[in-house]
Amino acid sequence: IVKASSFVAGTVSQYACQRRTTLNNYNKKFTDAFDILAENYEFRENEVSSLAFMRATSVMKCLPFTVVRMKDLEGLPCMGVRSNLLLYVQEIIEEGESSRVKDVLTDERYQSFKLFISVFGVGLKTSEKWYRMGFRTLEEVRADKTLKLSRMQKPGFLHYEDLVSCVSKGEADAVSLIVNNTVRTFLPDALVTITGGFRRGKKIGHDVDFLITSPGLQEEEEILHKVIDLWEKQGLLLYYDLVPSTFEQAKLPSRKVDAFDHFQKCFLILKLHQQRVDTSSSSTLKESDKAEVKDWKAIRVDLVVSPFEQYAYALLGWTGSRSSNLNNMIFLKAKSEEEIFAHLGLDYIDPWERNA
Ligand code: TTP
Ligand code: MN
Ligand code: MN
Ligand code: MN
Repeated sequence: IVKASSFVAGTVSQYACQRRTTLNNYNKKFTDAFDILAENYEFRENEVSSLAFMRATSVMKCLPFTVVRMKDLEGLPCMGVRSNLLLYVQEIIEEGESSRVKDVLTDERYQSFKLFISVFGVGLKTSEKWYRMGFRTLEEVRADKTLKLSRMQKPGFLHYEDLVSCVSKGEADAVSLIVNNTVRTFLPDALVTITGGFRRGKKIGHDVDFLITSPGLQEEEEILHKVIDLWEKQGLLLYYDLVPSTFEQAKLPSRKVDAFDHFQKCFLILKLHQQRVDTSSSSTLKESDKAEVKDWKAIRVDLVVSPFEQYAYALLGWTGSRSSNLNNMIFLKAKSEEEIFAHLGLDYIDPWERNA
């Protein structure tokens, strides 16, 4: 741990993609508070304030020491001299917590929105609608049989408990095995890489993200269709949404694009069968009881397919974090993530340092 006094605030980049941010957060007390405030502003459609607090969180996460006095923040980017942000920091330094943040946590609108968006397929728009309709709990929403749930929200409610419980590294590895085996059935030389939070070193996630490519991959290749068809036949598919590639438009020479988000992809919910660790107890069950035991868990999985030449861009984009991501990139030939950073004249940042 670095001492605050020997740390040069001026060396902290104003760009999240250039700040080495590991999962070792010395300022969780502050960043947890900022996250809550940012979210509350988002629920109240105050995007400017929400973004200000998200940026402050991102900056504080990269500090190699715990902030203990206001002076520690001097010279740091995004610490919002104009906003009320510093008042929160002061309150947390002095009191150990913020009363205003505690107020937010007990706020009816905040609590309801938090619950509603925890359902797969529910965003701000639906939350707003349900809140206006007078709903405050998921039980109330479930009980209203006149409500029309979307194609996403139905499995969202059906598998709610599984989906809100985080995905462990072990579960991610088990899913990884299934994805690898299935993809290789159709594309023997496929490269299947785990991306997202797990590639950045996280031990838990809300889903498991994969990037698929292959040297001979044709753009019209039906790999995702084939994978989905097989899983459907095997009874492993609880939900899927196949999004076609918008790659052709993005490929136009030197056009600025969101380089990350135009690949063919599939958002899905997979039925992960869990090995029963304790075989002795299950064998003592009566046959009729055995059927009652749920031996699987619904897991959110994202599959992305990129052409081989765009693999490095897809890998960088789908590794995240969202805050660490570079935007407005121009497509240049790049074989690796290192080359992309070099093209942009930036220092290379390793995946586990991209947790901004
Ligand atoms: P997520 O899976 O949403 O986030 P995460 O893996 O960082 O964290 P979590 O543990 O909550 O799952 O997205 C993974 C990365 O993919 C994200 O950092 C940015 C990128 N991404 C896109 O580019 N476009 C998209 O539509 C989505 C959903 C993600
Ligand atoms: Mn993820
Ligand atoms: Mn996420
Ligand atoms: Mn994801």
